[in-house]
Amino acid sequence: MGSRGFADAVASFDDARVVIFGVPFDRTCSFRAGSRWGPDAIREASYNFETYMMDHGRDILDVKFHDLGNLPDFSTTTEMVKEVSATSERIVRAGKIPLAIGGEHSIAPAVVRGLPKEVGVIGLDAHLDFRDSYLDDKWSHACSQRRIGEHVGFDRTVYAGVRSFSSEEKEDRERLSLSFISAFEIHQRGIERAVDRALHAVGREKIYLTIDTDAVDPAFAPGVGNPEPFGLTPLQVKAVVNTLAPRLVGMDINEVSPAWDQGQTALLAARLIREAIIGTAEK
Ligand SMILES: [Mn+2]
Repeated sequence: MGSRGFADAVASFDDARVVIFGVPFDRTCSFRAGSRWGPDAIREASYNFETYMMDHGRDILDVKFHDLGNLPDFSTTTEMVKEVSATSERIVRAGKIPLAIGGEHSIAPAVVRGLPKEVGVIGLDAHLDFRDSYLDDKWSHACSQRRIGEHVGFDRTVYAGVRSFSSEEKEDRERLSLSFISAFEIHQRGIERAVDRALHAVGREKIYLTIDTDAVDPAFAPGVGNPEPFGLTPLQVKAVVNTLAPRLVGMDINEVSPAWDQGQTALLAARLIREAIIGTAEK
C-alpha cells in the first residue's frame, strides 16, 4: 500500500463486513486528469473524523471493515475491468460488501460485473454516462451507465442528479427506456422523493450505489474531472447514502481529483464512505 489505509479499517479481511479497495485509474479522462490520486487523498482525509458518529449515535469501530489498498496502475481499460471485476467478485463471494475508491467512473461497471445480476444500480452523477463508446473506448468513464445497464438491464439502473447529456445519449435513452432523475427535479421536489423514485425505478431489494463526485455542485466539490454547475449539496448526497446504506451490496465513489482543490472534495468523499460503512450496520 502506497499510503496509510482508510482510517479505522482495523479488521482483517476475514472478519470484515465491508472491504475497501482503491483503483487509481484515470486513463480515459477527457478533461482534467488526476483522479488516480483520489484513493490516497481520500484515505488521508479519512483521518480527520471522530470514530463516534454523533448523528448515528454509534461508533464506526462497531462495524468491521478492511482496506485492501490499491490495485496496480493499469495501462488499458481491458486490463482494469478484468482485475477490478475479479477483486469485486472475490469480495462478494466471501459474503462481504466491496467498496471501491476511484479513479474515474469507468471503474463502476467493472465492480458491478463482480456482483450477481439481481441487483439494482443507483448512481449519482452530473452526467448520464450513456454513450456506447467514447474516444474509441467502450469502457470510457463516459460509458459507465451504458455498460452497467448491459449487465443488470437498462430498467434496473438509474442515475440521479443528472444535468448534462448529449443528443445521441438522449436518443439512446429513449430507445432503450432508460430513466433518470435530473438535478433540477431534486432541487424542486426534494431528495427523499428522488430516492423513492430511484428505488421504485430499479425495483430491486439489493442496491449497488455508484457516486460520481461531480454529482455534487462544484462549489462544494471542485476537485473533479468534469465539474458541472447546478449540482447537489453534500447533505442531499448524505441523505441518499443514509437511506440506501442498509440495502447496499456494493458501492464505489469516483472522480475525486485532488489537484484541483484545497482538499475539500476528498474530505467529503471520505465522510460519505464513513456514512456508507456505518449505514450497512443499520439494517
Ligand atoms: Mn460525471
